[in-house]
Amino acid sequence: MLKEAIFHRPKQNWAYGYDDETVHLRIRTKRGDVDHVDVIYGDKCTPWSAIMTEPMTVMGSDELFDYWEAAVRPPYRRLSYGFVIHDGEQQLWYTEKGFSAVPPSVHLGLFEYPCLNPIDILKPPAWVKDAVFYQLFTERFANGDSSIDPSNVLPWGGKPEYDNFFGGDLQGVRDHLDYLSELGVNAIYFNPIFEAPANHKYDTQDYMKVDPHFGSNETLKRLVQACHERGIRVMLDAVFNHCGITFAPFVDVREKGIDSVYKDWFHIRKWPLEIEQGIPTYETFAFEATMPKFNTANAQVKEYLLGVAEYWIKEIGIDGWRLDVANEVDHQFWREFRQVVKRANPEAYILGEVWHDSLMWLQGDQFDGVMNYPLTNAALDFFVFGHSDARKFADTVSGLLAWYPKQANEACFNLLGSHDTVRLLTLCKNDKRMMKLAVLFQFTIAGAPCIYYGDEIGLDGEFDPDNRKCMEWDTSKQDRELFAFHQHVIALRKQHEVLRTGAFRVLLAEEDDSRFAYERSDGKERLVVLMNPAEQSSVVVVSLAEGEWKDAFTGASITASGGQYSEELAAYGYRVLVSAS
Ligand code: ARE
Repeated sequence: MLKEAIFHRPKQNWAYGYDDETVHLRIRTKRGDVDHVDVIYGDKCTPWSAIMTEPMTVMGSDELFDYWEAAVRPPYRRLSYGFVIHDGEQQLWYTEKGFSAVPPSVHLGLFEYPCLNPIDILKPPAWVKDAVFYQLFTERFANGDSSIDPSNVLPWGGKPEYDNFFGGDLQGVRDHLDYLSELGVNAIYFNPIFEAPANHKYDTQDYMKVDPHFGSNETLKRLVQACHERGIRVMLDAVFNHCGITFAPFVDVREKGIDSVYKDWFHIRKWPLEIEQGIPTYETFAFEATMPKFNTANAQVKEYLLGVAEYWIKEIGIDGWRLDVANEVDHQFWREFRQVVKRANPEAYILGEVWHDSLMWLQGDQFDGVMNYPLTNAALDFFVFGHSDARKFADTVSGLLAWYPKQANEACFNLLGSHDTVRLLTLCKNDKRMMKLAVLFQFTIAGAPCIYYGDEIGLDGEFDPDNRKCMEWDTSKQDRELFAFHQHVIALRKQHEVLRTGAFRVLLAEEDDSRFAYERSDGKERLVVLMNPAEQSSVVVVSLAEGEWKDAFTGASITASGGQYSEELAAYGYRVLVSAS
């Protein structure tokens, strides 16, 4: 047994409250090195004889490690525990004191999860794991009210540039709610819609006002109500890392310099405000002079931005905030933000834009979920770029699931593209078969999937600004087959709870091979996905549990002989099987 590979800490993703009664414990061992692991546990003060045992299961494996997991219910909320690790030859006890060949004789050496305090548990709103998001860039979705177009508006469908406008607005969204319902999505993520000069509105001028070219606060309120009537939730983009240079307090600083009462609202490194060799003398987003960074530790800034956060939830009724550049804002700010938002609406979703490991924001005191770009990258590497074989992909996905608590995985925002990336179809070099496999994966893994507007009808686009083309509303120019595919995968996800909350297990993933199969299971149902992301057809063989299996899309019965299912899948073919278990 390789002791050096064994890892556990009594916190974060290794020991966390899952619900008010349950603690999840995880431990890492070298891949394939250990036969089984038990967790021994009990109340902190129970006599040693009252200790209980729970076998752990492997929740996933990456290239180097197996991740074992068990759910335990501390009888009195306070938990002491240790691990018993078996590898065929030896049995070791692993506690806070380290390894021992004999059972710990005193209570003191065990790991402790001191108290399962419900208020500390990460509890994302229940609706999020059931959500299917649609990301909508308002300026490019639909023009529903030409009376509020910018003066330099261009005809719909032109080439997007950094600084041009096509007149999309909130009325346009309202006009197409039937379209979104027909597709089946039940949540919208809006890119910023507050008043701002740029077409993307990330350079906010007025946080309390919908951009007049998009509508008014009242238009938004009515739109949110109309969405709610259809069971569609609404999430807005909160750009709280920085503002735009036309934001009044920053205008004041520009005008009055060091005498401005707002000078501490920002991070001014040197007066006067200017740009020296491309770098502003004040901190900004990515050296972008039009986006001065807020001093979110300043009490007035905090009060202002938290007031903004509360207003749109309480007065307008929105259901969540997507936090722009969330990783560059201090954690203290987000802790206070969470208090304010959850007080305004305990069911509001707080989603951070973080492109990397986000564990520190997912502890229950800050975000409910993050934009899951690490999963995006893994999926693109496998399905699109061919940078990984099935084994590497399976390892990466399993490893990512071990990064976070289970409820955070379920509330993550899973995307294959956005306004910040090249569009999926373009990455796939317009190969829809490839795109569909990636989308099928996205809809059959834990986390709320999001469709970037237009992807579902075949909109293409290179990097920003080309990825922000006008939505195509001429049905003869829409890819209706791709639309129908999206309808089917959305319906599949909605029909099968197991896809939202079930355990993930890899069934087939070999080195130097791309055939890939996995199972989702929850004790009530099993769902198996088989894929052949390759240019040639290939026979895919998987073991299936006992039971009656059906094709999840057609309902046709499936014959599995001797516990095995085998099928020749066409190039980029797939099959989804389902069984009651
Ligand atoms: C655009 C062009 C620039 C151009 C500029 C000129 O993209 O190339 O120089 O215009 O005006 C918004 C607009 C953009 C605009 C930008 C600056 O949408 O069109 O740029 O403002 O004016 C990092 C951040 C992440 C950020 C991405 C873009 O961590 O927070 O970069 N995403 C948000 C929004 C953007 C928005 C802003 C931030 C600013 O979603 O749309 O841009 O409000 C790696 C790194 C990540 C990095 C990621 C992408 O993986 O790890 O940190 O994200 O790549 O670059």
